[in-house]
Amino acid sequence: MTEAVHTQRVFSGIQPSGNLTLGNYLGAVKRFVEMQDSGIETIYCMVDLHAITVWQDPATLRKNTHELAAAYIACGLDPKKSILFNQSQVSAHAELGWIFNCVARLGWMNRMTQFKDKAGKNAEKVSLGLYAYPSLMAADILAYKATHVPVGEDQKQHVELTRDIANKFNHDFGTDFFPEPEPVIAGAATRVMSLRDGTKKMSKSDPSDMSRINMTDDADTIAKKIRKAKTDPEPLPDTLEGLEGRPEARNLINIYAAISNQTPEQTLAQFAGQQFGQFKPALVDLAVAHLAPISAEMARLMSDVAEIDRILGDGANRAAAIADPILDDVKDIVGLIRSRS
Ligand code: AQP
Repeated sequence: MTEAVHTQRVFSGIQPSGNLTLGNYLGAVKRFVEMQDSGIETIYCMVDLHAITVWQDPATLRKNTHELAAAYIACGLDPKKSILFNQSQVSAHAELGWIFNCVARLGWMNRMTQFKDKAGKNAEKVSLGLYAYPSLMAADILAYKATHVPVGEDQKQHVELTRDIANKFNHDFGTDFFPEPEPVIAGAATRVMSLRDGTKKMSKSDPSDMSRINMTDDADTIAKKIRKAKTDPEPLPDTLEGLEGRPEARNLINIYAAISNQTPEQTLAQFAGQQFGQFKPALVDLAVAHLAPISAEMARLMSDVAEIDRILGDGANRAAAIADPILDDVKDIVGLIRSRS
């Protein structure tokens, strides 16, 4: 059998489960924009079906979905260049997700560290959806035969599982139908850490708002959060090795580097020998200058949610035009009859 050549296509998504954080922005959205602007076909989703794997108040979910769409656009995603939509409007995701539930093995799912982290000691009480989350994520990606998936470090394991599912599907049915998508994890901030604890990921669902910078935070709030961010009493070193064992310092250097499109080494060269009392104001100035126009644009877009709905509806139509024929082919391969006219 000759190997299928899969055209380059980018897919990624974010859950509308709360305010977008600086972690989501630097680890994902900023890089979505770079990939869009590199000219590859890009499809970006608000994964609302993933969000409901934990309780979401319906009105808040709608607001968070609108706000995430506004954030995508304010950060530079252009609905004319990229396909932007919310997952639940394209039923191929859920249908392919079920088929993948029948491909993925329990042993694989049991190894998913994000489920263990999110379920914690409460695993008996969480939803079945939370457990099956990675198999739906595989469907999100493979419904478009996407070849590249820009994500933060924490999602690497799920993209690897997607590769395993694609591979097993191809093997079981003797086909080369699905590509094995590559995670694209790059830049200085692939894992932005909490401002209160440099060993914990910055997350939209962290109970402490001081642990994160939200993309909707105003200049004063950003400044306050950075000023209060946990640090240590040492001056900044001149090499990366000097940051070992200093997770909070490392995190702030990575954030500065990622926002200013530098490497962490370049940032250190600029600030070596300085105390946090000097570095933090520079980080505040940089973060505010970069983020304030984004939050202002988000607020402007949120004043017209009908227009956001129009963009999502249009994106969903374009997404379905790609995913539906792929799902039809999958059904044919699996042996599911399609005879409705
Ligand atoms: N701290 C982070 N640093 C770098 N990248 C991050 N991402 C998330 N947190 C960081 C990346 O953002 C994308 C979207 O993530 P998601 O919303 O689908 O789920 P998540 O990874 O579980 O993000 P959160 O903020 O922690 O959400 P909650 O609190 O709702 O679980 C992904 O590409 C992710 O890697």
